[in-house]
Amino acid sequence: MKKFVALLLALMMVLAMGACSSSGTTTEDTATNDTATTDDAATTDDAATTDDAATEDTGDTGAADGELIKVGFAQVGHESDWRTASTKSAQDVFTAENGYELSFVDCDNDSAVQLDAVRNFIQQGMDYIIIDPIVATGWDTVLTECEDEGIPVIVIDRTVDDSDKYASWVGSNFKTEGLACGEWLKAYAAAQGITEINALVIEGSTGASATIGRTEGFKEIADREGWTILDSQNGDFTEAGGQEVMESYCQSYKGQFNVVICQNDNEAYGAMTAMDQAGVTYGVGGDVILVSFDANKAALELVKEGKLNADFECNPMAAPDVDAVIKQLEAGETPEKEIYMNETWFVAEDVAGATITVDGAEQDLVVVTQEVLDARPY
Ligand code: GYE
Repeated sequence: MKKFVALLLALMMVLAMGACSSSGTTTEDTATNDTATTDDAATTDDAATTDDAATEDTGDTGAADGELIKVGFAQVGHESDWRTASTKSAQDVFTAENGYELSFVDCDNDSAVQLDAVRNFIQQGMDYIIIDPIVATGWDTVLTECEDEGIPVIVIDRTVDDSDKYASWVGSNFKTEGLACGEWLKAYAAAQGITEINALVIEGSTGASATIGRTEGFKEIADREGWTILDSQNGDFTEAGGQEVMESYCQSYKGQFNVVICQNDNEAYGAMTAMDQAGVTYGVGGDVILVSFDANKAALELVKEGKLNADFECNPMAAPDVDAVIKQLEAGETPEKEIYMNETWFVAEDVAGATITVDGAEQDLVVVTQEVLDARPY
């Protein structure tokens, strides 16, 4: 906060001196140029826009709130419990007490709405824009517009794959999650004497980097091990989607599958309902090995009960890292371009060994106990 006050005071002094450019611009240049922008022309705009935004803040929010940093967050939607935790994380961090004014848009899984939300944030003179990209491509034009206006963009969770015009990305390695799922299944099947894997995959939303990475990672191990992936369809990261896909799988592949991979917990809940209705048993001692991603607390309860065999965590609490990135940018520092969240692989039973090797790195498997559950934040 002190830094923001200092910055604002410096800015006011510059304005008071009637020098609305050189020295003031230089200060702001440093704050943004090192990070989000690469060319000088954009940098000049950066300073002007940031100055404008700071000045407008005073008018918009009242003199006492003049120092608040305006942040626009274009969130994917509200499709899952993971998403709810991600939204809450942002709302808890970007508060007035913490020096922020948050504009939050739930894009309801619609890419066109998300692009509009970002453009509206530009219009509104946000100081920073946070995007959790619904899909991985189609971003370069609008990110160029942000850059031209000198508004640093911070991408969270899912990746942007066709542009590097953002200051920083905070999220998870989804391919590693998929690889971990495959390596665990290999160890688990070996320990259980299961020699044939016939898997059904319920994917997340099409075009999302989370879907792409988890699908690729698991397929890489399946191909290496000679497993059969009978089918892989989109369940849209929702409980209803998971149930619908699993209902059709239960009809089409009756008696043919022994593994179901759900790319998030909500899909797994839906798949459980469909399997219950079809008389298919799953989890520890069941006909089907059931695996999920996200590791929300409610799903970890099911791992503890043995209804889910394993759950690969995806950490939704990116906002504190984004806050740190913004503070670095405010201080004229260059944040890391990629910041990875810490994640844990959770299992129901201690049969596959204590660790797996994923991409050459040894990683722990954590058996879910009450103690583990009690320590979970979400
Ligand atoms: O796994 C799912 C959510 O992008 C990693 O999106 C995120 C995914 C998460 O809807 O539950």
